[in-house]
Amino acid sequence: KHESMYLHPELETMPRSEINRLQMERLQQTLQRCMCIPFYKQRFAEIGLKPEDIHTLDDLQKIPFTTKQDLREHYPFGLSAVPLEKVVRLHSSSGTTGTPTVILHTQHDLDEWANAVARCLYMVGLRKGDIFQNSSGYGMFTGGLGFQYGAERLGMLTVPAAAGNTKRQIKFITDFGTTALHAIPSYAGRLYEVMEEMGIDPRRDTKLRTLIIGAEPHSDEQRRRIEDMLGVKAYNSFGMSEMCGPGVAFECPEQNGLHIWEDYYIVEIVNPDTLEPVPEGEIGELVLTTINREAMPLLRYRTRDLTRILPGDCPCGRHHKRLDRMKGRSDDMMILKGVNIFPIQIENILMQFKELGNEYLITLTNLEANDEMTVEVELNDFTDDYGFLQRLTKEITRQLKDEILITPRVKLVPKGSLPKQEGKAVRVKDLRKTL
Ligand code: ADP
Ligand code: K
Ligand code: ZN
Repeated sequence: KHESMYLHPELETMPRSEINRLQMERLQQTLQRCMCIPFYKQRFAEIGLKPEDIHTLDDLQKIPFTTKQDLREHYPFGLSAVPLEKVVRLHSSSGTTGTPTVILHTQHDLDEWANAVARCLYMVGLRKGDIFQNSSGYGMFTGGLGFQYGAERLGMLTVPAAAGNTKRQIKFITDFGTTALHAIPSYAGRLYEVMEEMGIDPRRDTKLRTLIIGAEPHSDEQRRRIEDMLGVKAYNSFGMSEMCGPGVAFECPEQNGLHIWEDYYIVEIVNPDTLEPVPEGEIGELVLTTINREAMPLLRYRTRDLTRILPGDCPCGRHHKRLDRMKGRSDDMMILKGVNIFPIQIENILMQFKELGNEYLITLTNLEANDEMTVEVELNDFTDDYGFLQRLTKEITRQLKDEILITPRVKLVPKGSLPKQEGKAVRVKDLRKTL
């Protein structure tokens, strides 16, 4: 029997006219649901807009944008479209204890999320019988449970190895005969280094064939290097917790752009300054509307991710639009080891220490495929009490780690020694090279 290339053939190969029809239908349902959320109800009322005024996909532009700030202001349950007893899980975006956001899911939402992830994994050739290992953090990180449920839905033996302990990770790969691995791109390089140290040749000693890489920006060269090092095919995976997590957009075997599932999301690319749509094929900010979510629908959510829509049809037969590899972000969010960090989180911690001045500088480097963060901060008063400085450094490091989940190198420097800046302070120097 001929095995299909598609897990959901009727949805994946829908012609454009059918996609548009389905989007319009689901958008209408979504708008009805949004009217159960006081926030959206009021937003619409303020500009005299009614769900019935949205007749075509172009009418979407009449709807105001939703931002991360809106999510924060309605933390934790304020944007729920369903009673709380219908919510069965929540996730929180990574590393933000100061200003968290949560996303709520009904059982239907979780099912559809797992279906989306399963569709992605099937698309790159994974099947029941494959052994799928996930090196993503679990818990609040959506890359953990998101891939877990998607891979299980496909019927794969799924290994929740989680993040860290690289030697153990490699032992699982060799002992279990892992055929597919999900990892952030910088970690794939690290795995190879440690395999070399352990005398393991990934081609000879492992069954790895497929790598899923995502959660942080990377170049096509970096992907090719990962493929050569580990002897695998590596596919780019894009997602974010506000849009459930992984499964939003994913490369197909063509490895040329990420299909974004238009039965789940309506895609817009806007100029981040004017907020007007950019001409087709140009780079701008990705704006997404969920049209297949019950608990927490989001209308025109500003992702801050910069990308473009690739022109033309994909030879794989899927008509869902393809996003280009992410080009960066329109805000100051940093991504280290796949974890999102805002400079303000670091500033908030530093400012709690009365020994510290107002000037600080965050430098990002990546020696040997490992992202490193150095935080230099000025002391208020001169001291050569070495023990005091050591204790202070240790305490700052501990508190920063608590907040951003990554251990930075903290350097206390004398007052006036950090470069003075004209105008808007530059707080982050990103010296990372794409490998
Ligand atoms: P994730 O677990 O997918 O990283 P988060 O919500 O923690 O989810 O982070 C989402 C952000 O991570 C995105 O807005 C984007 O900036 C970045 N990101 C996710 N996947 C990719 C990718 N494939 N390429 C570049 N950046 C990505
Ligand atoms: K991320
Ligand atoms: Zn394709």
